Amino acid sequence: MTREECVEIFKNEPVYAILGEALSLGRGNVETARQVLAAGVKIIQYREKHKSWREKYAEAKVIADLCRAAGAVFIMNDSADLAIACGAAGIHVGQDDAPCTFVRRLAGPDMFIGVSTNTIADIQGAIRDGADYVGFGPMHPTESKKDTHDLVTAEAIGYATAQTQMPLTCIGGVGPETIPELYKEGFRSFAMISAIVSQPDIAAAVAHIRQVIAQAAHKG
Ligand code: TZP
Ligand code: MG
Repeated sequence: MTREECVEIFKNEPVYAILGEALSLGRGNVETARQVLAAGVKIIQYREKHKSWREKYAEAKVIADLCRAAGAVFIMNDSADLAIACGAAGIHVGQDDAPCTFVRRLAGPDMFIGVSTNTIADIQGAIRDGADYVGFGPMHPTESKKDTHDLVTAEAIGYATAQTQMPLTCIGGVGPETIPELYKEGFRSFAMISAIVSQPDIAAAVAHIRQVIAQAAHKG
């Protein structure tokens, strides 16, 4: 999948699902990916902090193939080398990972690169470094990541939602309860771990999220 195709999908798909087995109610990542794809989600990130490099490589290859077959964007978290080796369409890096410019040199012009941001300076840095999309948060407290930054400020929210040159997704405590407010603030893409992968019925959870987004859009 090309970088342009990823950008196109990002424009049309508000749901961004992040996999992590510790939060998946005992389901394996491959099984969770199958259910997320069956629910119609077109953007999946593999974010696995508790497995060996070998395990990650083995299962990420399988999930990358599943995503390709489903026409979904597959994004590898943290590691550019794993992303390249397993055939991911994209890489997502945080402020403490390899910089976007390094990832671009390593992975080439067709890799779709996302960068985690928390402040206005982070967003400006991501834009300057040629990121293809920005993840912005945490919007709300979350149990899913222990070492989160402070919650984003209202000023940074205003700055982030005013950026129109690249896709933006919000993260951290995002789910059906918080999406209406986030939508009002200007967000149109919602990255979620627990609201999707920690749900017993993933298809029902995704359908409900889509309904909440549609209602928020209807209210304008
Ligand atoms: N980055 C900032 S908050 C967060 C990450 C990976 C965790 C989001 O998890 P949840 O369950 O959607 O709040
Ligand atoms: Mg990281």
